[in-house]
Amino acid sequence: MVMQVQPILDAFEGSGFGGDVIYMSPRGEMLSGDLARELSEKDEITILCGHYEGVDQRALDACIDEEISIGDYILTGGELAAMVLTDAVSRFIPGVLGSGESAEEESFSDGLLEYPVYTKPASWRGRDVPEVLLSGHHAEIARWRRLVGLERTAVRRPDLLARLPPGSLSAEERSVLAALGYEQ
Ligand code: 4GS
Repeated sequence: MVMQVQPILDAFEGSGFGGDVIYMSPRGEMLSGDLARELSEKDEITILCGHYEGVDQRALDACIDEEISIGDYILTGGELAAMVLTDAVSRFIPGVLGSGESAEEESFSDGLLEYPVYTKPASWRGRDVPEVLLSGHHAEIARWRRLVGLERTAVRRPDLLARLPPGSLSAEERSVLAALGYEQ
């Protein structure tokens, strides 16, 4: 079943919503942190999502500025995709995250996967929080996080490593990667 053009246009024009109009679709540009951040800088966006087989192409031609995909798989409707986009974008809007959280520090902001995080207790069923994290040495902790993030990225997402801008790794980081069998 395909959604007809006129009801879509009526809903759209009756909504009073403005800004760029985005259609959620597996044919769209792949959602990324960078795209989410770009969208967060706009005053308003409108998201259209289809259900069933999608919407008549003429509705898209008439109202859509951009198509975005949340991944290479097919959903039954675009609603969840629209919620994923909304969530990813809203994290970049000031005041959305609490003071303890930062949109910057997490995975992908430096092009690497996130380092593991721990909280109390320091020891649980024989599993200990890594010693360095209890040391209070901020520079050592930052170094450990970066190296562990780098190692994880090399093992799980080597495609991300390949996309790092040249010169973004220190000599130590390059030697850690070399030890794992990677070349920059
Ligand atoms: C996606 C996706 C999606 C495509 C909606 C078939 C119903 C469905 N939307 N990223 N018609 N992947 N949409 O699968 O955004």
